[in-house]
Amino acid sequence: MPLEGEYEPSPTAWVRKQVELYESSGGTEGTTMRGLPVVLVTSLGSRSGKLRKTPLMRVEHEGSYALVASNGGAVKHPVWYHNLVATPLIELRDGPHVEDMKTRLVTGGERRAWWERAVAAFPDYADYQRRADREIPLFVAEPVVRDV
Ligand code: F42
Repeated sequence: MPLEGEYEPSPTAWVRKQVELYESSGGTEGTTMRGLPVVLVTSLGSRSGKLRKTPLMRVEHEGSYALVASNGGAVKHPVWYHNLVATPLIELRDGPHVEDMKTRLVTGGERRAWWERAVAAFPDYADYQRRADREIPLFVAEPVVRDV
């Protein structure tokens, strides 16, 4: 885990329950939404300094992941967006596999390529983008490279 802090569960009941089931089962249960796979992202609260755990749709490509700040098509970015801007390090759980990763916001052609992968993985993102009065931010999470 690249981050230190006390875990503060989500105030949203269905999200909190998904996180609990996902983690307590070792990544074998609670790993989908509407039949599609989900990953768990642990970030550092930019104000509280507490650990926040956020389920997001799984958009994977060659060992990297897109983290799509869609917030269900709401006009505001999700709070976790600000956490990643302040502290890009995260822990990402994909089923039983847990990895330290570093995130960065992507733009231009790189964003477009990842957006296509995101919509292929979770078609509702396209509706969310139409509904949201903002360009939905997209982070790419990549493995933290360690010296050996
Ligand atoms: N949300 C997405 O945006 N994209 C997805 O692909 C996605 C998939 C998904 C799949 C399953 C599932 O169960 C949920 C899914 N969600 C997805 C919803 C997602 O998990 C989040 O609930 C949603 O994005 C809203 O994120 P949020 O960070 O705005 O969460 C709110 C409800 C929240 O937890 N707020 C906390 C609170 O107490 O109100 C604050 C959390 C926080 O990080 N606070 C910071 C701190 O310092 O601790 C403050 C940061 C600041 O600058 O204010």
